[in-house]
Amino acid sequence: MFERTLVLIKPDGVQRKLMGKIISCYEDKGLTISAMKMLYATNDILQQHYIEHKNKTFFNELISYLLEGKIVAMIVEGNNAINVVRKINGATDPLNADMGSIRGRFGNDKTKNLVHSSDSIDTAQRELTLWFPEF
Ligand code: 3AN
Repeated sequence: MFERTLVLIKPDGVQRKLMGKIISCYEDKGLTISAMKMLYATNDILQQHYIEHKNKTFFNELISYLLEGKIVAMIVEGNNAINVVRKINGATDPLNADMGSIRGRFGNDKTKNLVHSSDSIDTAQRELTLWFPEF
């Protein structure tokens, strides 16, 4: 099924100069980057983006990390884009991530784990509206 999902390359991905390699992973799989922008996230947008983690112990650490530097926000689309991108990214904890995934190849920290992507159709709709209100 054709789907659109939100991908964020987080500050560690940008600072470590992994943007090109990360974007290639989605393109090499046949997915399309239909919109992309580089920006500093605001506290406001992050509070909304991570609302489900509001009461978690790692919430403040997570928000501070996302504010550390520029991020890249992308709309990635194609066949089964939501789940395909989740597989390409790998599990949240890089220790559990498939070694062929982005987190498996490049990550070694549960919080600073390089990328974000939407985890369901409903979440994708909410996150795309949040990060790309102009679309
Ligand atoms: P994913 O990005 O794999 O969907 P979520 O949505 O469960 O993971 O968590 C959002 C982000 O919060 C993760 N990408 C990671 O940066 C951070 N995070 C999640 N779980 C933990 C944890 N147990 N300890 C520290 N940071 C975490």
